[in-house]
Amino acid sequence: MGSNLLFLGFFLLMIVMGFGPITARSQLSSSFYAQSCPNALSIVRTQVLNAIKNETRMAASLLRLHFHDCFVNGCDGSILLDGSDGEKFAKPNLNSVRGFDVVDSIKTALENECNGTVSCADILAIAAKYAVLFSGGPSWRVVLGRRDGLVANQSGANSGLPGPTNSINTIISKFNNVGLNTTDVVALSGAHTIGQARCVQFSNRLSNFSSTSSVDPTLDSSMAADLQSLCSSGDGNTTTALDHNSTDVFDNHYFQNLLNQNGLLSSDQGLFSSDEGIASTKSIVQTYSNSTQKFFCDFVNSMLKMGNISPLTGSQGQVRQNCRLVNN
Ligand code: HEM
Ligand SMILES: *[C@@H]1O[C@H](CO)[C@@H](O)[C@H](O)[C@H]1NC(C)=O
Ligand SMILES: *[C@@H]1O[C@H](CO)[C@@H](O)[C@H](O)[C@H]1NC(C)=O
Ligand SMILES: *[C@@H]1O[C@H](CO)[C@@H](O)[C@H](O)[C@H]1NC(C)=O
Ligand SMILES: *[C@@H]1O[C@H](CO)[C@@H](O)[C@H](O)[C@H]1NC(C)=O
Ligand SMILES: *[C@@H]1O[C@H](CO)[C@@H](O)[C@H](O)[C@H]1NC(C)=O
Ligand SMILES: *[C@@H]1O[C@H](CO)[C@@H](O)[C@H](O)[C@H]1NC(C)=O
Ligand SMILES: *[C@@H]1O[C@H](CO)[C@@H](O)[C@H](O)[C@H]1NC(C)=O
Ligand SMILES: CC(=O)N[C@H]1CO[C@H](CO)[C@@H](O)[C@@H]1O
Repeated sequence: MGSNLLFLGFFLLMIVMGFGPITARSQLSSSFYAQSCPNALSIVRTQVLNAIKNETRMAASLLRLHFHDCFVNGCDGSILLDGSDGEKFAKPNLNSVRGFDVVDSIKTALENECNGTVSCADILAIAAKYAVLFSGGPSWRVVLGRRDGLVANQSGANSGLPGPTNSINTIISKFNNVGLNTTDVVALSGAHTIGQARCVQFSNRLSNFSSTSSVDPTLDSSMAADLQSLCSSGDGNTTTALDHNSTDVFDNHYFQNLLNQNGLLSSDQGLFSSDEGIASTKSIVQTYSNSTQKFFCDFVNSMLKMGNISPLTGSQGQVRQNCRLVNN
């Protein structure tokens, strides 16, 4: 009887610890490189710090790379692959995502320390962590052990990544497709507290908006005038801050902006102002606008969920030697 209970307890412990048959979770772990490359994190940290010292915006660019990697075939470094059929040429990425040279420098530094060990997908996860931390945002224990994919998926990038003029319901369903929910949509959109966007991404709001209103009525009129002036040259590549209040600081001003109709992208302001947003996301925006702590806590949780989208583990995929190319 006693030994039966002991056995049952042991069996339950195995399940809780993740060895049981009921779990299909991946085995990412914060100590993955503890033996094989103990300095991996500090090497990435140094490279990210140098890159941000050179150009503050690089923090935002690195954070976005991890997001655009994870949403397409999971977090497998597929966005880093060169080639005309690559994800780099998909509409949401072309002339838009950046930071590939920084990823190359990180990879070179890691190869010099422990070659063939740290995957490109993990580099993106670690770089995103330090990008947020060095911008004044929360810290978390990054989990590792992702391996690199063998293919890019340009059509997957075109269909899976959210766009700035997508409706809030479309954005929610794109997140749902990769296992993320409405809280994750709002928390992760808070990444737009840092970084820049180009005129092409929001100019639809500035003129000829609808049959009844030339400017998006959910855009503050003085901000609209500033943006019209900024974008008047017609160069769609002109950039401006996603959070004009504190451009380079990871804080909750993004959400406060939304309360004041100061969101830059339609997909930002819609979280607070659209009919769908009022039904599903508005109250979460209000909560984060009032509580940095709640935003940070949820952001970390959502980053861990996003970093866990369909990783390749064990002997799946490979560890690329060059993040731009599949090993020969
Ligand atoms: C919710 C749906 C989202 C949409 C529609 C969206 C769309 C965009 C767009 C259009 C830009 C500007 C790109 C350009 O100017 O070419 C941008 C920038 C950015 N996005 Fe998002 N995004 C979303 C979610 C996210 C998430 C989940 C993250 C990260 C967790 C993120 C991080 C960033 C960052 C940091 C930038 C600035 C990048 C830089 O300055 O280089 N975004 N996003
Ligand atoms: C520093 O940033 C500039 C852009 O501001 C970029 O052109 C340059 O390549 C960067 N230098 C290094 C060493 O990363
Ligand atoms: C690591 O470097 C050594 C010596 O340069 C080389 O022989 C080996 O093949 C490399 N291993 C991997 C996995 O790249
Ligand atoms: C590309 O992504 C789509 C959408 O997720 C998926 O159905 C398809 O299997 C992927 N293709 C490859 C080659 O990975
Ligand atoms: C989303 O998932 C998190 C767990 O990661 C949960 O705490 C939260 O309540 C969920 N949000 C919604 C709107 O279902
Ligand atoms: C505004 O939109 C209408 C119809 O959507 C179109 O006919 C017109 O050419 C547009 N005007 C400009 C300036 O883009
Ligand atoms: C942005 O710049 C790239 C090249 O640097 C160019 O090919 C593209 O047409 C420009 N996009 C817009 C919207 O002006
Ligand atoms: C923020 O919190 C205060 C007090 O807790 C409350 O009175 C206020 O309505 C909240 N604002 C928003 C936008 O939720
Ligand atoms: C909502 C918000 O964060 N507003 C701040 C924007 O920046 C000015 C200073 O530049 C602050 O005074 C506001 O409180």
